[in-house]
Amino acid sequence: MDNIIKELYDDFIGKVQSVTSFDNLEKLRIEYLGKKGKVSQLMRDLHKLSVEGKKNAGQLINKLKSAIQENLSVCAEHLVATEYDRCIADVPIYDESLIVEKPLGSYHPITLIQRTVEEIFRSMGFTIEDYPEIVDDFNCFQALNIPEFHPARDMQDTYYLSTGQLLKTHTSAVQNHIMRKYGSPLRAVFSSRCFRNESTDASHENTFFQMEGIMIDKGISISNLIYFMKTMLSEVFKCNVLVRLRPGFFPFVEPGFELDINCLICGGKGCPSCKGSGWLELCPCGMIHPKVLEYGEIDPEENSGFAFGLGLTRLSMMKYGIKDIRTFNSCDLKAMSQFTNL
Ligand code: FA5
Repeated sequence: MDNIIKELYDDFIGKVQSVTSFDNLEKLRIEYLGKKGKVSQLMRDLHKLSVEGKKNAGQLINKLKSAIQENLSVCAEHLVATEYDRCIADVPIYDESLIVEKPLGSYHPITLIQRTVEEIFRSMGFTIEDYPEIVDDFNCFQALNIPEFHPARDMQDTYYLSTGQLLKTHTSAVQNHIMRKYGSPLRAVFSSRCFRNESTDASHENTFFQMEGIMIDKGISISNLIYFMKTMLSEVFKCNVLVRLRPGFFPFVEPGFELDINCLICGGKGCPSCKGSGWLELCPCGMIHPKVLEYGEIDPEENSGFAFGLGLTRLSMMKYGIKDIRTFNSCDLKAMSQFTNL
């Protein structure tokens, strides 16, 4: 048995060293650690041994299992790192000193990213919605479980009109309209400019773009939310970017999350674009609060859903390697002409 175990381990090491994809890694895991895998077979063969032999071989098999698991984890980490290096290498860091001579105009980088993301969601059955930039207090706040004087309003000060209407602070302002328009089930995305009273810096503007996404049906769960977020990001970047999900509070979702992307400008080392943290807040999301469903005339007893608010301008920064968000609204033709080839 000792020799069989040793041979099996040597054989595994030879294979794991030549793994170049997550698919192959998973196949290898199943081949060795799956229910019908080689290690389980060894366990099944134990009954052929004496009591003492079983004890020794059992211990060796357990060690073998741990060693295989360890090697699989190391290999997975290596694949993630290689994939991430490729992501960073693919970001075409934008150089504003470069002058591109091109007589023709081109789409703005935010239009490009908006269309890319809309196309991804359209292919997954989402409708593309449109709505005015001027909204009322009910849609922007109250229908989102943010009553008058709620502290969550402090972070979203904006421009008010003499009519009492306001320039929308976030695309969530259209959730109620979409819910009433379709009822359940629904899948929709909606992009728009948003306006906030902000101190600007490399990642904050007073005027920026977001994309709202909502999906409501019977039995929608956080797994659905994570699936759609992962699919969207891997389709946009064509590689596995590093993201982290942490708890986040928004009165209109429960539970709520912050989804951050590892900064592709600096590779996570820390730079002005990510305020030195290596991470950029990109796409808060969560499960729609029952009260918000009620405001949208959808029965929360029967239905559930998720919503996300993707920072489209920041996504464009990460995709095209634009270090400073203020470039987008600079009206600098020299800067914008860099994107004519995208
Ligand atoms: C919101 O606006 C929520 N409506 C998002 C949401 C939707 C949560 C649905 C849950 C469910 P937040 O204020 O964090 O959340 O903004 C969302 C994203 O918009 C941020 O992660 C960021 O990518 C972008 N963003 C926010 N403020 C600015 C700004 N001043 N400049 C550029 N991008 C911004």
